[in-house]
Amino acid sequence: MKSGFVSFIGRPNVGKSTLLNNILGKRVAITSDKPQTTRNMIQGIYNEKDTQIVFVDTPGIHKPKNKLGRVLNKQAYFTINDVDIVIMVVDISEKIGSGDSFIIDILKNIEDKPVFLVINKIDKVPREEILKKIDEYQKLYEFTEIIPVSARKKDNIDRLIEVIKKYLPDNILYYDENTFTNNSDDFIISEFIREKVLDLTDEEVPHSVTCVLDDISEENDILYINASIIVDRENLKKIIIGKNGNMIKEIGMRARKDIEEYFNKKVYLDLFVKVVDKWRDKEKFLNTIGYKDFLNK
Ligand SMILES: Nc1nc2c(ncn2[C@@H]2O[C@H](COP(=O)(O)OP(=O)(O)OP(=O)(O)O)[C@@H](O)[C@H]2O)c(=O)[nH]1
Ligand SMILES: [Mg+2]
Repeated sequence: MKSGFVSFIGRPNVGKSTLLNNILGKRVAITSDKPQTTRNMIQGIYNEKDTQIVFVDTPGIHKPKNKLGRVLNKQAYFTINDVDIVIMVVDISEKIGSGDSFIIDILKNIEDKPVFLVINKIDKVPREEILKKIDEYQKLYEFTEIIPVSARKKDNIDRLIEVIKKYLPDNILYYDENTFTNNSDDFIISEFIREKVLDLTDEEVPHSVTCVLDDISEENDILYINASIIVDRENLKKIIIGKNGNMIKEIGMRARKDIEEYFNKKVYLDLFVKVVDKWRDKEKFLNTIGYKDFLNK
């Protein structure tokens, strides 16, 4: 038996959560084409005969503009201490910039564990670009392993797993074999809703929204869910509700489909929109939505 913890860190939008979902073959983290989608550490557990890998997906590291942003970054930094292998994920189609240098400086303080580079989105560039990119990154840091992949196309993911296996330190089963995430059901439901907001809105709106589950009950195999979409100013409420309530209807319909698929049950979903002024800078509010442990670190 071989096991261990592996974290994905990197800039926003490079495909960390897509990679996690496609390794597991199960959607445990929401994804979107907007940066700063992931806002929590999310564990996804990969099980194979004689192997258990606990992957930890983290929020993209970015220049923070508010308390929420600082908390997101801290979560990414802290996982580095708690895992056996650190994997920096980059997007091959993006130029190497100050955001990467910032992360590489963090990697330079790691002494006692392997650090891999996963070069993602290789489906977006011609093959010959891959070697060039490997070369560029090798000059910046001595990565233990470099693996080019396409998370979306599941290209070279098997190889990534094989390489990880070589470095797994433990022989303990951390989770039973049927567990694939540490996320609570409440969390994943609120995330599915937030994902639809990300899909359907633009510019500042996605970042200004958080979702919380207010109530869930089950009767005759049907889930009854009340949830709130929280925005940080009054005019965004109008956008989320939309003309004749069309936007919130669409969000609700799409989220319900995902929730039904995830739980394999019929779902009734009632959505409400609430304003919590400047919630991204309100410590008390951030406490209530689960960031307590990171606010004062
Ligand atoms: N072409 C291509 N697109 C990809 C690939 N992997 C991810 N994407 C896309 O990149 C975007 C960002 O993906 P996410 O998985 O949400 O990125 P992330 O790194 O988790 O982002 P944050 O949570 O914001 O840090 C989405 O639109 C994905 O569909 C890939 O291998 N190829
Ligand atoms: Mg993510």
